[in-house]
Amino acid sequence: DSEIGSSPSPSAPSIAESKWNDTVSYAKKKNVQAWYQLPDGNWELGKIISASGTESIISLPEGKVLKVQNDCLLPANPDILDGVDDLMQLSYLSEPTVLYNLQYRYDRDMIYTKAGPVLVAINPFKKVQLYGNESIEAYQRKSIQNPHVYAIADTALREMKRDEVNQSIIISGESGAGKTETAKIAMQYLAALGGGSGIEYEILKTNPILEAFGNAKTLRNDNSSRFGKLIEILFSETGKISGAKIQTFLLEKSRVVQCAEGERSYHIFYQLCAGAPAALREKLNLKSVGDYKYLRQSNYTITGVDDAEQFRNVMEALDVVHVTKDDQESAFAMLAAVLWLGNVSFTVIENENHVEPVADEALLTVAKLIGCEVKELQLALSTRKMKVRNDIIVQKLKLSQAIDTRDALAKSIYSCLFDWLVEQINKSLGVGKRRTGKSISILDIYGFESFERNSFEQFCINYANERLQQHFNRHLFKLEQEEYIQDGIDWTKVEFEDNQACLNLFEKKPLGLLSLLDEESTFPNGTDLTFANKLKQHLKSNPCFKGEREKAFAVSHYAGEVSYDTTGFLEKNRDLMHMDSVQLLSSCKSSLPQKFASSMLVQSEKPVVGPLFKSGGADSQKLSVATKFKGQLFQLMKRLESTTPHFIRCIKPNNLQSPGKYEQGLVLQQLRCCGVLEVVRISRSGFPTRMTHQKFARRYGFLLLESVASQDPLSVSVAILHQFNILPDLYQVGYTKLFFRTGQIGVLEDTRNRTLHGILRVQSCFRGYKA
Ligand code: AOV
Ligand code: MG
Repeated sequence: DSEIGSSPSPSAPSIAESKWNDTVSYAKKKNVQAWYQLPDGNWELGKIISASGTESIISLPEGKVLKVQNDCLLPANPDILDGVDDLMQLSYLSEPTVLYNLQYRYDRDMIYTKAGPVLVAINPFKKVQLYGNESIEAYQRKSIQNPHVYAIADTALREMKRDEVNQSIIISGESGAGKTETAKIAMQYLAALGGGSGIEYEILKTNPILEAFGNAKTLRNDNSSRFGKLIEILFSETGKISGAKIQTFLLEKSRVVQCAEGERSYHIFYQLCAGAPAALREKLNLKSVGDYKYLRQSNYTITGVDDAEQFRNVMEALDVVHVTKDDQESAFAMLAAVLWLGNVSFTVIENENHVEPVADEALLTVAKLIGCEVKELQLALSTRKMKVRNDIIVQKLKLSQAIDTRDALAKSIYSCLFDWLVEQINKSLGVGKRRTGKSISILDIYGFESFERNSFEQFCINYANERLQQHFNRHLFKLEQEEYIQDGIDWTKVEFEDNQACLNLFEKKPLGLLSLLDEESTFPNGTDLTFANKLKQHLKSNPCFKGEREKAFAVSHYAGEVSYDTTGFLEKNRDLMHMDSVQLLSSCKSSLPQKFASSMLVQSEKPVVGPLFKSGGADSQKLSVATKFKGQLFQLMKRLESTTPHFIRCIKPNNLQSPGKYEQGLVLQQLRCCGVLEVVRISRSGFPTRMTHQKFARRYGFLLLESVASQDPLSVSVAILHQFNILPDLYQVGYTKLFFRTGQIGVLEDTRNRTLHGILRVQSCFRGYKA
């Protein structure tokens, strides 16, 4: 029942590497397996029944037989290569063979695969039996060779000790791909090997705390990180963990007051409402989730997650990192204050265009929780002091202004609380202690995001990912190839998707996205629309930019095109906090609000407006959110540059967050945008071992049977290579260095060792004879 159809001419394979015709003659192609790309883009493995000059007849699964153009086919690897643990081992390297290999392993719960130097991790969305003490020990003993996060962490640890250089483990991937889980697995390994003092337990316990306060359910991930994190684990000279330091980046604070349908606010709010013990509930006047406006906008629960139980875990973790019970209670009071703030309502004073906060349970509870007079709170939420010439006048707020003021206060309290918490944790983990050894940093930021509607938050998140991709490219493509070219060796450049153009679109001065955003943010009359128009005017010829209808624009990111809606961009970038609110907090009797107020004043980055500062509008001397974030990212990159990097690429196999579903197209798109195939190609054709001629001549020169007429290191090196018959394919002679393919230096080392032992034996025999 098979029928012969004609090929619906799919687009040619984008990576048509192996010119098959050169390697296998047509006659021999009969019965050979090949990959055929279906019109939907997926690949199917078929068998060639017969082949002519340009066409083949191929039988596909389910009895389909097709006549296809030969250039729609790609060679399949022999069965013995099924599921190799490093993509470098594939004889035929192409998109379908890589996809197939990863899927083969994924189906067998082998979620990790090497792509040359990079570890690829595919999210299993279920428990897999790969972790725990037994497994950790096996990797430590090196009795398991399977690729694993543990193996990466082990390498980092070894290289840190061997080279005395700081290391970094850089984890990237889209939202929901598994970065945060991977980071925790790496920490687990380091804690097990470098532990002993107990501090490692504290370090691990920072995870549930930061996830409670900084993660939330999004449409992409039920436990999505809404902040970036770099944790630097410090080691003593003896290789034991001595402390850690956490740095966080730009928490998404808009989520505190608003989130999209199907999403949630930060986990901790739901945890607190569900899990607070009775005494605490009473003290904070806690109600249930449905009673709070900020929380009832959307989903209350996450399937499979018990918020009450999580709350107990968080409290326990806070104990472990030495946050005192008093401080914990103060922190929870701030959370409750935020929730109650959301319930504060306003009455519009008739005929007058202003409002007054209603003195109800919400308002009274907020005042009590932050420790201020009700009257003061009312004033701060409904009026604004302005400096006009030398007088201070009081302006009454309109409804929308009052709501913005209320929400701004809630957001500030929350983000200050988050920062304060990180500070407490850092104190406990011993920041400031004298450093004796080196460190391993683990980077886990929010992954690339593209929703139906993308705002300022996605703009910042995707910009950060763009920077990270640049770091990846630099290390795996640029630096590697530059070294070959500089040393004049014969090298055909491997092309890769350089994202410099997109970074320029963001960073160029004065006509880049960030500069234009800042400029517009300083104009008192700037609006989201004038900002969007300005972008369109100045950037329309930029190939990475596309102006869209009304207030929207699109950016071609390395991971795909994203359309941004500029609504709210200026306000979020300015991040104004009115002086009235800051003063309110500083006048509070509770200690946390006071601390928050002073940190707002100290942080010169934070634009505070009001009579104490320049009157009205944003103060142009203060840094905007985007500029501050850019600065943080630059610093981060600089820090990472001084470390030896280890890269892990997380891949999301489906958008449903469910196990066992491997969508070829989705995986392929992620492999493409991060250049996994190119990494493998470079590693395969590259020369990973290098040695200067001097060092090489010194190390192996004594093995020469005939002395070389000229004694310059290069000639000695070449003579050694000849004497040992190292095939010309396996090395390259550069101006300053020799470059070897994988494994070659081992042959020489063996000979060297044997010879040295021989010499020693001869010497000891000789000594024995004399004696
Ligand atoms: P992300 O950090 O990359 O997203 P997560 O690490 O939060 O992604 O992973 C998302 C979910 O995938 C987790 O909550 C787990 O359910 C599951 N998962 C990931 N890795 C594993 C694993 N190794 N074993 C079992 N389940 C796993 V974002 O933070 O959204 O960019 O901003
Ligand atoms: Mg995460």
